[in-house]
Amino acid sequence: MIPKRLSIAMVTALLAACASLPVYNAPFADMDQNGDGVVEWHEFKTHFPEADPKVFLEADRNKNGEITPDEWQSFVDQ
Ligand SMILES: [Ca+2]
Ligand SMILES: [Ca+2]
Repeated sequence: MIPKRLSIAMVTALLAACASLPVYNAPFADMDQNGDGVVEWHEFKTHFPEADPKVFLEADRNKNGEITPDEWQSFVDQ
């Protein structure tokens, strides 16, 4: 059981974090600038200049340095 005070603090921190983040819900094709079917870090960064590398790493589920449409969908839907 999480103490009530702690859970409220956690929710507040989470909301604050969400509010300060760019919205990562771009259509995959918009990010894949060279049309090779995957989004690499430089493409991601071009589309989201404020992007944190951690976000890219999180979206890159299998950590191969590229985001596939499936990985992106899974990231956006989470
Ligand atoms: Ca690409
Ligand atoms: Ca990947």
